[in-house]
Amino acid sequence: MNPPPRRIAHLDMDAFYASVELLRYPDLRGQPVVIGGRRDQQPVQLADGTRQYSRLRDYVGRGVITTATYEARALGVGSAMGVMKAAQLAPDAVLLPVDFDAYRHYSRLFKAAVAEIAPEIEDRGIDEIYIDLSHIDEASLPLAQRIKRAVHEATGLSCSIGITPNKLLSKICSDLEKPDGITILGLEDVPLRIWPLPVRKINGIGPKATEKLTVLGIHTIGDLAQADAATLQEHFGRSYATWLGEVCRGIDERPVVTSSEPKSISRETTFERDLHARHDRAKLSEIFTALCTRLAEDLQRRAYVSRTIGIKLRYEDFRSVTRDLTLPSPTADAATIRRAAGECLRRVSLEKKLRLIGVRASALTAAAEAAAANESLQGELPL
Ligand code: DCP
Ligand code: MG
Repeated sequence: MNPPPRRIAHLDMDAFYASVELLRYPDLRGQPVVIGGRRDQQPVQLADGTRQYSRLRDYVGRGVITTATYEARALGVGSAMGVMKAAQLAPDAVLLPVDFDAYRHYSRLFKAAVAEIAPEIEDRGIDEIYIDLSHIDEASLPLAQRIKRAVHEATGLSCSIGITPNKLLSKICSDLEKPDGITILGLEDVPLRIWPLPVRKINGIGPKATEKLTVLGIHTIGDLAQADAATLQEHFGRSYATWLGEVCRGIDERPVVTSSEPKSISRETTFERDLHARHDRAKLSEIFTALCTRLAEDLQRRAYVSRTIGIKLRYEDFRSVTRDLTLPSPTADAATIRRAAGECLRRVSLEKKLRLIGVRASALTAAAEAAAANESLQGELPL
């Protein structure tokens, strides 16, 4: 039996940071808005309930724009542009400060919504993912619509999706009909749809390569497909030239790399000066407890519990030791982790000074799974 033909999606959120901000300031919908301010650009709530926003023309500083609404882009403003430069193009545009916590929150939400439908996801950053759809038995268009609907229901945000036989083409396609777009192509569409595009649309042809290609008279991906292989090799070297020859024909065999579950989560710190277990006892103890607390927070945030708590020490002579302890039941509790780590500490020599100390949680299970297992176990107990 042959494996099914590959069907890969690339999903990219539309004007991501700006769209998240519009969720909390819906009165700004339809207006040019750029994200890139500092805290002093926070909108001010007026007594009559309306909000007063900072405008680009009032900005002084060296800040850079992270992104802009499509209305602002129409005025020539966009990512990576200096805010003061943008102010010349769009003085009346609203300027909002960045809030990475909010963007990370919505990033997790949209990825979780997609995973409910299509779990084979490669995480490519805060607002984009690849999805392997090869094993899903549904036509591309309704599937893309269903994914977009799920993202919208989970976040209130729109995204754009490209679906093609590989990552290279899907990445290009998700951008073709932004915002709120769906673009579905096969390899047979490459000459018509991909060849007219400028070479820089290929992920991996950066500004330098684009410039070199321009000098050679190669502007579009179609030009690249017509280009003489020997000439390309002469200018770009064998391996990059071979790659150029493939990508311009839409060839890309890279797999979708789904993120694997972590085996362990750890926290460690190297001291500013070496510390001694007895003489610097209070300081060490404080650092150790703080590490355990942070580790517990890491576990809780990622929704894991751990059954094995370990420590790592590095002495002043750079020798390292580790010890671990398996608990009767998994935990993400800071005090429990601190106690277990303390037990481990009792089993190592503390004569020499220490350079580094670390705490590790392994034998991880998803917190929900552990809770369910615990519940079913209790169900079996003759209470
Ligand atoms: N970003 C940034 N600095 C850049 C580019 C992007 O901080 N130079 C941030 C802000 C964007 C987010 O990353 O919202 C995602 O980047 P995209 O390139 O996907 O841009 P957008 O999602 O904003 O817009 P688009 O609809 O074109 O995808
Ligand atoms: Mg985006």
